[in-house]
Amino acid sequence: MEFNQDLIKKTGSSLKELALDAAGFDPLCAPLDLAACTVAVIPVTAGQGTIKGFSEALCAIATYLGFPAFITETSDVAGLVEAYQSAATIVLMADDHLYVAINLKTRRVAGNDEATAKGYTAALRRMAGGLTGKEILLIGLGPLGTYAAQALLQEDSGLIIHDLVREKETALLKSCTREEQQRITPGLSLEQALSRTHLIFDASPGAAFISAASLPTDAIISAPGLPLGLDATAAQKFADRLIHEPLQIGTAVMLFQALQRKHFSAGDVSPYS
Ligand code: 2YJ
Ligand code: MG
Repeated sequence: MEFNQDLIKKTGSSLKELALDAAGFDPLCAPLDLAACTVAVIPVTAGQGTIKGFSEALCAIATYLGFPAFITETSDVAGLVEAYQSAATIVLMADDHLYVAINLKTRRVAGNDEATAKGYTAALRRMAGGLTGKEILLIGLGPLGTYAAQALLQEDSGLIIHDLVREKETALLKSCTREEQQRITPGLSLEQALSRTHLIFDASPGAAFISAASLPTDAIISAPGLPLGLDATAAQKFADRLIHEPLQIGTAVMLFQALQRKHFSAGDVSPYS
């Protein structure tokens, strides 16, 4: 997979290494028996309907990581029945609001927003050669950005939070502990924020609002937000220090989280996010 080569060049890690780390697996622990964990991808027709190539992309990512994987022949409820009857370990499925991996044997659920936030945080850490004690600009405080704030704060770094809706900055700050609040800077304009740090996490749904000229020359950008916040010129100029793709990292982290024994609370996946 070409994407993997690109990731290794930028982060020094493969998709699998990065995702195992982001999912909380110790690199020294016994290797996982992925051959025993079949992944079933279930096409979902609800809402806007199936997206051409979506199930195929998820299946390709799972296969690439070493999981036996297939797309169910039927969709929706029938597809879920098919997954159970074929003894799949993990199902992947998404509607317009929620994309999840569910481990049918352990009941472990992994949501795309949290997994993507963790994966892109690990990617930023690797591109930057560590984040401890540094300051990161997080743009966009929607569901993904909120998980990103949690993941980035775990890095013992400072965090500048920026959202066009200022109330979201206030709300996030309120939800944090005292110790975390002391590491968070809200209320800066994008221009002010970009003049303070070169480490950027773009979790915003805004398109092309960051120009090449507004970025520090040594900018490093982890950008799971769709579409990309950088304009075309900026994306080209910073291509070597920019990670932006729609599915691979989040899906890889979800699959490994679904194999974690650790219990995650139901609050980790909200159907309303
Ligand atoms: O099965 C299919 O082909 C469709 N039902 C896939 C829909 C995919 N949905 C998305 O990509 C949504 N944006 C999911 C939101 C996930 C939250 N990050
Ligand atoms: Mg964006």
